[in-house]
Amino acid sequence: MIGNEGTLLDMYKMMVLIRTAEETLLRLFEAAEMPGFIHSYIGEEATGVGVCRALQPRDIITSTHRGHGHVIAKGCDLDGFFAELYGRATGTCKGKGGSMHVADLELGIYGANGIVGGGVPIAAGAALASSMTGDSRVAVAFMGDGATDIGPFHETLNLAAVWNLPVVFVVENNGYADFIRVADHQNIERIAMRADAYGMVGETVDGNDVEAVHRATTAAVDRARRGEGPTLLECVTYRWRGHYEGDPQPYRTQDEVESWKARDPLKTAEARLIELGLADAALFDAIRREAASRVDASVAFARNSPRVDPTSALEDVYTDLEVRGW
Ligand SMILES: Cc1ncc(C[n+]2csc(CCOP(=O)(O)OP(=O)(O)O)c2C)c(N)n1
Repeated sequence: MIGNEGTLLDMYKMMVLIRTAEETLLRLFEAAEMPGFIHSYIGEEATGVGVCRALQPRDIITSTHRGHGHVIAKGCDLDGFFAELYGRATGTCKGKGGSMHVADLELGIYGANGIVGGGVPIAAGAALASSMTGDSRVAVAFMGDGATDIGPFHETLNLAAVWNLPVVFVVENNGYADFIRVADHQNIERIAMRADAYGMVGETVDGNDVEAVHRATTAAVDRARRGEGPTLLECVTYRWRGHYEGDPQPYRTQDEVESWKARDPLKTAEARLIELGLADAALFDAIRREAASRVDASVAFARNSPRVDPTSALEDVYTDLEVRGW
């Protein structure tokens, strides 16, 4: 049990909302109604939800190109989310960012990011600001397994450990970076082992078990807030869809995909909720209907919103900074 009976049910509801939003997005994309490029998060919901549920609203996340689940779990307004993906002026970034750049600074969402690993140093920077100002905010950097091979990952983890920063590095190990199996791009058994190289706590959890992710993140966030430094948390999961929508996926078998679908994080949570006597099939149906109507309302909001005015292209490119104390 996770200590708070409402937590698992709330996390389940959030996973259903994310799954519903993603399935809707795929339909809209296939119908050529949704512009841009989609990297689906389906199958990985337990990680984003388990992590974000362990955070306070003022805590910070940085996300990835596969970031829909992260930002919705962190509380992104669903109307603004869909409007952003539709390229509408009512989007969270005024429709100028799209799928890979959803952000809301007020909610501590310091951006999805098309640069693999790009959010890792940004999260550490936010954690450094937190430790300098003493506001006790914790930052989380989401990343894929592929991101743990790039230089900024290693530089950032090194400095984060040396400076004892309140940051949690969450690796969503979904088996592949682009079209490359993890075993073909890393020669280590577990990504969490990399924590040893930098002198921080490393842990691997079942990323399809929302309770396990929530427990491990809560411990890591508590450590960070107590001033005990960063954690590298590896969540083992799987992406059900291709790397991007349209990926022909010659690099894996349908049997492999099906074996992971049998470990659906939503079904795992449903089984736990039934076992704990907290929910039944009728409640699951009601939760799915509620999610569908919220998503439909947000899609309608986005469709009815004005498109971005091309003459505003050069607005919001730079920000005026006041540099104090120099
Ligand atoms: C710095 C950089 N290098 C390469 C790319 C091209 N690219 C986009 S996604 C991707 C794979 C990322 O894999 P992973 O970090 O495991 O995330 P996943 O897609 O599995 O969620 C690559 C190489 C990029 N966007 N940025």
